Amino acid sequence: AATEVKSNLDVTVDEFQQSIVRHLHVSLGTDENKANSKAWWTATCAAVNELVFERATQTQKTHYKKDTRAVHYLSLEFLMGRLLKNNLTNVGLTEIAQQALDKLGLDFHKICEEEPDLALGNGGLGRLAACYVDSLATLDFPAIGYGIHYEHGLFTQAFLEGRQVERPDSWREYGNPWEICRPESVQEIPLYGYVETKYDDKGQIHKEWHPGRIIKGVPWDIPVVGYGAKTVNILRLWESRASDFFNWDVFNAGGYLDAQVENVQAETISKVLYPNDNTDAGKELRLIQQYFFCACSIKDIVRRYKRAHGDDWSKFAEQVVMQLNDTHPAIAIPEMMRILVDRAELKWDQAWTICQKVFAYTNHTLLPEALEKWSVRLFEKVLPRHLEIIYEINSRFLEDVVEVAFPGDDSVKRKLSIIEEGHEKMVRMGNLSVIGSFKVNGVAEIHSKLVKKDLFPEFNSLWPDKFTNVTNGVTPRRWLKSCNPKLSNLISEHVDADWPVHLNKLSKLADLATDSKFQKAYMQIKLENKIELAKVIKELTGVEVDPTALFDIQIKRLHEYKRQQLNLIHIMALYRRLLQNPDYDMPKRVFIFGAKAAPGYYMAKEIIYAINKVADKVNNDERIKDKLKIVFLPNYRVSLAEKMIPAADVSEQISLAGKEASGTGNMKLALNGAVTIGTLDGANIEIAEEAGEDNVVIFGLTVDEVKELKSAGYNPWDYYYANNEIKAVLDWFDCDYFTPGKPGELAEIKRSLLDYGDTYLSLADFASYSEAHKKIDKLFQDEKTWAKMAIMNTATMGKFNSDRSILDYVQNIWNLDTCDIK
Ligand code: 26M
Repeated sequence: AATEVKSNLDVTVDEFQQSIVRHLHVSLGTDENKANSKAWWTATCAAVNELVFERATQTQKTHYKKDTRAVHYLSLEFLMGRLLKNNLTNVGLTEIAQQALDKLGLDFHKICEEEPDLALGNGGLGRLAACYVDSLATLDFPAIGYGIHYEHGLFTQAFLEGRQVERPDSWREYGNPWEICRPESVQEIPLYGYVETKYDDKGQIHKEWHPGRIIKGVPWDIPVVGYGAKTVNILRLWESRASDFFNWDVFNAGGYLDAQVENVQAETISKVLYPNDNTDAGKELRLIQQYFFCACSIKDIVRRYKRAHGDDWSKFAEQVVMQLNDTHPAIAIPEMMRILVDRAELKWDQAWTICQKVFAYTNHTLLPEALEKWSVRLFEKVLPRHLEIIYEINSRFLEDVVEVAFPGDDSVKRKLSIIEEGHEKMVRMGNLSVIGSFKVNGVAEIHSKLVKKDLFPEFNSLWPDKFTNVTNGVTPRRWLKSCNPKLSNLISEHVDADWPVHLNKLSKLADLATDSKFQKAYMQIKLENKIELAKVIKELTGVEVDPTALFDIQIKRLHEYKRQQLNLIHIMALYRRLLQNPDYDMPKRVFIFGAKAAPGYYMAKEIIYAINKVADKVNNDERIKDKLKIVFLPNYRVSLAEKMIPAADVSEQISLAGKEASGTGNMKLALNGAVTIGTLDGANIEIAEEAGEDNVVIFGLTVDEVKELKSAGYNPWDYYYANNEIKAVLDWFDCDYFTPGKPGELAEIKRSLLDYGDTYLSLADFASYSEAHKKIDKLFQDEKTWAKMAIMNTATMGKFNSDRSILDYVQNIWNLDTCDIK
């Protein structure tokens, strides 16, 4: 078909249909009569895999033969979502599969709905990793993603009387068709124990770590199919198991049950993803997770290198680059030193030179509570040898680098030291990452500036060339082509069919932005997408919404800095205006939320509850005649995002300036024709630059103004007393208007905005936000203007293709060559 990618996988509908049926029989042991939807889904995946695995093997073989330099993307999170539809898109077989299932009397979309999300991530950072492995494969770069094979991904969310409850996510309870176990590549990982200092006959010092425990790391591979299916890279996820070898003694001593207890502890390591987002958990198990997967990955990398180069380490840094997805895998740096110094017996300087050429670090946040620190005491217990190595890295750095650049300046030394002195000594993973890496990047222009200016100013003056920017991107294959097929088909009627890999080609649509025929077609598709979402809303919440209303969407993790509470108080203000004046001029509006709160984040959960309670009241208030609806869709995740994003009219990107490193949902929404209402934060700034001022609505304080206001002494009460609407809305939280019979149940929201100081300046930005919404209302009521804005957003988002981000990484950091796979 014309709109599909041309891939090298030629299969007819009949062949694909036969393959599905064959797998139903030989892989699943069932037949057409007994099979349920889940079985058909599994068989369809198997039919796809038959094509994909071959390419994966071919890719690995070619990379090995050509001995290519490769990037190793180390990340605690890969938020992959569903893979069937995406893999079909990328191998160009969506229409073939659709027809094959059709002939079997099955509905393609229903079969796709059987797939559980691969939710091995929390939010932006994990989803970015998933987009990047997609782009790396699409662009034919040798790359491997390394992470943890969590048994339970991010919890699923339900609402119980408006409050979030968490349930475990079991994505592979009955097996998952995309993964292959690789027992031949198992690794053994040491933990705990003590370090012995030895001297050889030449008086040379040697450190020997006697671990207290050995854990087995079992790799599972998931194929990552590039668009066009030339390169199929792999995502390698490590599962922890008890080491049989280590437990022998215990067994023989008759301690069968004790051994089982140790097994449970070992298997706990990869049991569950920590559900924090932008806060540090500081838990021992988390440190062990980090070390476990870094150590497994480095052993894997070293094994592969040695197969080609033996014991000659001189080419290692030419062949290997490891990208650290935030500081979470920073323990890889001292682990690499340990392998080189203790195991390969390289001299320290030689080892350090290699290390500093191999690692690069991406920073994803400036929030102080998210900057990782581990207590020295914990380190000493879990990773005693690594603590020694960190001390050595630190003292050499302080003497050879800091003392030379800032002679005698103890205060600079205190700031740059990896060790934070205090009543409890801490290891600062950010400082370790900067010192051990050859490049450090932020994820949007403004964020990278702040990384240099506010987070690491002294490091930046030591090594100005180390710091750089790579603005985030998203894969247009999943986030346009596959999730919004109707708009994709319309685009393909007007733009070269290869726009999914050359997203800048969308700029051609700008010529059509005022063409009334195109506007009609474009807005008709938006309406159809909204009708689809309205059905989902009805199914999930029971609320009926009018698809012709303005759909205003805020989807992201629930965090105070992202300011869902600002959205809420503004909605309450609208409600109040409607109550006071039933003729208040505004288009029908539906406010839609999707967000999970970290289970231990009290205020985030209160905000969810407040939104649900206000929604209950407003949605059932006949006085406002359906002019305002509020829905909070439960269990926001990648597959739900794929249904929401194509239906958005307005995209809420309202973080306090300086707090959102980049954002990536902002890009996905704009690409699908949503108009951004946003602050000058993260990638919003670059989105506004690309789309043009007329096609976004910007409001609120700038980064500089935030700093000014904070240093002048921000007092939220000033805004409360000066603005009647703010006062009235906040006072509403004190009574039982939204929580009948339970007055004050929502009062924590008011307290956080007044008594606790309104950390993220919601009240300071309220008036400006309210004006911005009035502007949106006017623009939306003018259909032609709105259509033009929506189209211009799609037309100008080419920059935010993750392929562009990857090419930036390749040129500025990784220095890779593409590798053609036959
Ligand atoms: C930390 C400690 C223990 C457990 C979990 C964590 C942790 C997990 C995820 C901390 C932070 C995590 O993610 C942060 C994140 O998602 N940052 C976002 O990264 C995106 C991609 O660069 C940006 O677009 C977002 O602005 C940024 O908030």
